[in-house]
Amino acid sequence: MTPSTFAPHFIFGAATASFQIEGATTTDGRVPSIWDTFCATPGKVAGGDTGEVACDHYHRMPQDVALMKELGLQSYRFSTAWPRVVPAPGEVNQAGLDFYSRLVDELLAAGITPWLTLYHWDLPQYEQDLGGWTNRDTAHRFADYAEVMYRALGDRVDIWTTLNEPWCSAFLGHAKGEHAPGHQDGAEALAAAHHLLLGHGLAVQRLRGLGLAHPQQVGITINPGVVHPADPDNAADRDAARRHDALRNRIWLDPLFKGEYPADLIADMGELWPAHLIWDGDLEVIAQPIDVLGINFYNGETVAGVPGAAVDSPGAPHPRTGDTRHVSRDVPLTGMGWEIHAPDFTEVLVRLSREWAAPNSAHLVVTENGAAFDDVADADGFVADADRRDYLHQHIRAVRDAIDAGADVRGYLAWSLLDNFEWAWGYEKRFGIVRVDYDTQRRTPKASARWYSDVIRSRELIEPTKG
Ligand code: GBH
Repeated sequence: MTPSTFAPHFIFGAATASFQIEGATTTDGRVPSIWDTFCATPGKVAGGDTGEVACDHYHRMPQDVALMKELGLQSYRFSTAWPRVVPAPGEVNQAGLDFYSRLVDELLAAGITPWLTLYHWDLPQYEQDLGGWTNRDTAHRFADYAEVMYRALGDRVDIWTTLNEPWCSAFLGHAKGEHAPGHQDGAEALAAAHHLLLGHGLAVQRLRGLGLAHPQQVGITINPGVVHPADPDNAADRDAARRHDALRNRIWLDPLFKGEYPADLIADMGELWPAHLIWDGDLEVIAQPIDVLGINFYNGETVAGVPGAAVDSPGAPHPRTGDTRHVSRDVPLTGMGWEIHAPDFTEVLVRLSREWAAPNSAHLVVTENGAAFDDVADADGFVADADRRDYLHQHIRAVRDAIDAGADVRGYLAWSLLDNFEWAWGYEKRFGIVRVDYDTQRRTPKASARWYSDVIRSRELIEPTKG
């Protein structure tokens, strides 16, 4: 058990997202997002929970930054809310911008590197009313919004991420319907995927045009998976794994780094493939160089073929995979029911670094990793979350293993700093390393936060003491 150490330039931090923590959804000129609408639609979010208050971070930001400083975070990844900043196409809401400007100043004063994500799913409802990500214009207006943010914060923010997990926006939002806008249409999901990528490319172009250059960095965050065939000797299982890998991973990685969509994916999608929406020149826009590929990792998956079953898959995230099924492995699960198997994480980091990022001079940073568990707080609000601490320990070790195997990974950001609004699960699921009491808004670092804080300070992967 040799202690693993991390180089001085490796960044440890934590992440959140605007809609999940801010609250204040009608304050200072913010307009509704698709998630406000989704929350107000009966049956979409557990317990009828909304983002109206969330962690009240909008009003508690200075204290939250003080807490980050106490924990020793080197970087804080947050997202800005498009509907707070651009209340209508072409307009700018200064009060909304001011909030993020204060946040950035507060972080810099605390010695914490701000990491800004432009889009973590809170699309303005007015954009959805015009078709949202199924409308090509949304990609152009996303670049306009990126410009507004860069003009306001480009002098102080060095790391810019365009999109968080476009897979979720496209496939959970438009095919499974579990996320806003809650549609179930495979063709729509594929159209959204292309326009999200186009929006990313247009935003990168815009930011570069405004002066974003080294030492500043720009990139995108995806949520790749490892897709294992249930039986590697079975051809139908291997084919199922190939198809899910195309939809989960390669649909983003190939256009971003190779300037093309995977030929097997296009063939698999048949008439659903949005060929007419992919204009000449789009792939060059999408494929322009980025500095950092953000990786959000939660779990791997295993699939099997179901020969003879219908290929249509209404209500599934992945179109045309009706003749495949997910298989559970005999591994522990998180409070979300997601499999815990850290070697998958090493595998995904090594593969993405080798095949896509490194050949294009991009490095990887883990922009999210963490787990929900059924936390029990004591009378002081303290949670002795040995399960979450062990999860973080195993997964940071998996990052160390990936680096040892040659992956260029330069940072790790835990998801999440705070318990927060867990999308369709509302406040029922807790991912924070810091407990939030939603009655009092009191924040209490959990055992996992204390352990993580020691890791950051020592730069060494401390073996958790059992219990
Ligand atoms: C991230 O997405 C988000 O960026 C963040 O906002 C969110 O709070 C956090 O994760 C926690 O959910 O049922 O085994 O097939 C996570 C995306 C997509 C990860 C669906 C798990 C299903 C696993 N998730 N995926 S499984």
